[in-house]
Amino acid sequence: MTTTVTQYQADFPILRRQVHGHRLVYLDSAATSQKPTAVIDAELEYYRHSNANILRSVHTLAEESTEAYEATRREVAHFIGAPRPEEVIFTRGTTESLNLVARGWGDAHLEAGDAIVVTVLEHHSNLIPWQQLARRKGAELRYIELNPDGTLSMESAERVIDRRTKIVAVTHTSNVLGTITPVVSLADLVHGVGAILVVDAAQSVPHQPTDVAALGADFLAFSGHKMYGPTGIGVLWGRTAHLWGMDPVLYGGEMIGLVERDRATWAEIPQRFEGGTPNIAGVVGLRSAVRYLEQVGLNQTADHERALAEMACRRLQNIPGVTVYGPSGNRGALVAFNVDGIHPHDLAQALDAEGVAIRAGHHCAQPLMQWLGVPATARASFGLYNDESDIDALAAAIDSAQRYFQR
Ligand code: 7TS
Repeated sequence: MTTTVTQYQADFPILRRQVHGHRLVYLDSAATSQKPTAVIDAELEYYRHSNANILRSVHTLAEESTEAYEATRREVAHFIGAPRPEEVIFTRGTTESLNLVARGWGDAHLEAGDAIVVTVLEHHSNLIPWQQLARRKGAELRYIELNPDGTLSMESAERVIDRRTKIVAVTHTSNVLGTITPVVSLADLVHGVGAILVVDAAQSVPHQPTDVAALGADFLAFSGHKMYGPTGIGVLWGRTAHLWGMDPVLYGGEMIGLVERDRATWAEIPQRFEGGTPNIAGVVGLRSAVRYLEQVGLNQTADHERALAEMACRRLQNIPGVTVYGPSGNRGALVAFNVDGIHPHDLAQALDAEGVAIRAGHHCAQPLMQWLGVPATARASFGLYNDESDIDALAAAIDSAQRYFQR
């Protein structure tokens, strides 16, 4: 991929800008990826040419708009290996998708004394909805612990997943440690006790091929904006039987069957979960992002980004005073680290002055920070447009920050 990566860089106009007089080195794709021209143009073209509300009018624009919206559902289903398009629900993003499962499925199926299982790795989006569900229902929230290298402990999983467990919610790839969790093995364990498996795929869908059938998940959530698509659009995939057993969460237009003065019935899936006018332009942009990723090839980006992450780990580990967190082998497209004597926020600011954009903070994973025993870390994360020169720039900027802060 390194030979063609320059070609992909040209697809992202923002990469041509300068920051503080330097070439932009964008290493914050785990927060949000940059957008290729194709995605930007698709949204513009939609507003210029086809804009109309969906599912309600019969004029030409409305039909074009509805067709684009529903065609995206079919393409997204194909993209993640979902057997039926109606299993794809459009949401604002991963956060809304996970809240929808907690409210829609959790409220309908959990009772006092049941258990919900999460892991120490979780982003707050895949933790707080379950904490709140546990509080509403009088259920117990349990944690799968980590091995010292930040991988998931299957022994711990076997201990905490039992007959009382109704939901196991786990990230596919940690947004801090890069840990890739053994979803397929977990699925066997979870289904063995009659529970459901919810997968937070925000950091995996953009970086590797996804096949919901092969994963064995019951629900899977991801965001468009981390996979080169627009902000404000995401997906919840769920098995048909689970979706039929779920209550709507947003009540209003287009999610109903028949409405009388005192009662209403619900539309079929997926419309019952998409009340109100959705983010149609976002859906159109998402379609373009899916097509872009399919054209580039997810196996190819996965190999490229894995090589970059490994290279970054090695380079950072060799800088005296730098601690790298997370597993040494199989990991996602990111690396979290700290530099002795420099607060990660100060480091991020020093790097920004050199045009290098990283994230610093708790990464919305405070229980994981507590496990690491640090208040915050720095994090460099990669997209298909990054290459070795970006890692050189990162290492050089860390070196000059060390000299500045330690003089
Ligand atoms: N789950 C994981 C694993 C994430 O990394 C994120 C966002 C979310 C859920 C929430 O996604 P959203 O699109 O609904 O906001 N993670 C990050 C991050 O690591 N830095 O900024 C956002």
